[in-house]
Formats: sequence, C-alpha cells, structure tokens
Amino acid sequence: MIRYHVLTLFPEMICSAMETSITGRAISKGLLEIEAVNIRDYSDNKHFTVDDYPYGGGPGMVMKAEPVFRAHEAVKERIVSPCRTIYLTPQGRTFSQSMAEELAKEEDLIFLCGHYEGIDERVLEEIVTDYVSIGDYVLTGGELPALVMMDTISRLQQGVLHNGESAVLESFSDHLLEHPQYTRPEIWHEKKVPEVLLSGHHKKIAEWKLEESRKRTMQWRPDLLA
Ligand code: 6GU
Repeated sequence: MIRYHVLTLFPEMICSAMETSITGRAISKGLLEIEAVNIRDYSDNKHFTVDDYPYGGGPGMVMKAEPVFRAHEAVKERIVSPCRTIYLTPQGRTFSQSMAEELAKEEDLIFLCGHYEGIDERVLEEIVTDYVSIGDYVLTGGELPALVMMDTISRLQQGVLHNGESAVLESFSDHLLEHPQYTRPEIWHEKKVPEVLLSGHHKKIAEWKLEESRKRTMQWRPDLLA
C-alpha cells in the first residue's frame, strides 16, 4: 500500500490519468491512494495568484514560495514523516527502473509539480529531498513526469498486476527487451503465428522467447547488453 500526494496547479490532470486503467483498478481495490492538492488553494492573496515576475528579469513567471510551502505543510499533517518530496525538473537525476524499485518501498511519496519557469529556489531548499527528471527533453510542467513515476511505481506494488508473475518475470529477463506477442487469429494478412507458440512445448517456447528477446535487444538496444 502506497499513498501519493501530488502538489500541482492541475489536480484534475493527475486524478483523471491515475483513475484510468490499471492504476484506477488498484485505487478501487485499495492498493494505492492518490491525493492531488491544488497549490492555488494555498495562495496567500485575495486574487489567488501563485506566480510572479522573476527577480533579475527574464522570460516567463516563477511560482511563489509561500503557496507551495503551505500546501506541503498541509500534506505533512496527514502523513507519517519523514517522507520524501520529489520535485520534477529537467535538471534532476534521470528516473529509472532501479529508482522506481527504491521508491516503491515507501509508504508515502510527495510529488511537487512546477510550471512556468520554475519555483522560487528558497522553498525548494526547505522541502525537496529528490530532484528527478524523466529524460532529456523539455515538458511544460511536472504533471506528466509525476504520472510516469507513479505509474511505474504502482505496477511494482503487491496485487496491482493481475498476473502476479508479470513484475517478477520481467526482472528475470532483466535488461532485455520483450519478445513479440501474438493472439488470434492464427493467420492474419497471410502472416502465420510462429509454429513453436502453437506447439504446447513449454521448454521450447521459453527458449524461443529468450532468443527473440536477445535478438531484439541486439538490434534495437545493444547498449542494454553492454
Ligand atoms: Cl521532470 N519536467 C519538465 N518540465 N520537463 C521534463 C522533465 C520534468 N523530465 C523531462 N523533461
């Protein structure tokens, strides 16, 4: 059981994605909990503004420290501390499967999603424990990266995948790409399903899958074999 707390200006984006498909089913089953906290609800002024011009000039706006700090304080009251607070930023350490496996052990995770040109550095210094990026490209905000991380971490939680083997099976063929998959009909556009998969010979099938995984990895991601 893991609880996610997402600090964001777009809570509906977080909830609608998480309530869909496998993560949605896991929430319904009580295997995960998600709470999206709207930073705007913690604004410190009557116009509910959460951003302002950057000191020293420059393009765009910067998210103010106080609303983010207050939203974070509100979340902390509901959880067992200490708890990691992950700030999604292209400047962070690149997310990976091994990072997901570490984070999957936590009871609560707080994700802080920035927008505009970022967040006032002073509040980051006080609340953030981990700076994480999902890859070398620039997105408009931290919501999609937070969703990518939560999806990855969620499928590692006990009971989330229907086929209990799936998460483990993939760690067995660690560092290899998945073999191709086929379903009915047996012939489609004159292409036949590989004979071995229809044979019922479990050992041969396992060998075929491993060999296809190796071939695919060699061809598309040789860096994974190194
Ligand atoms: Cl975490 N944030 C943004 N804005 N862009 C990204 C990213 C994060 N990771 C990759 N690109």
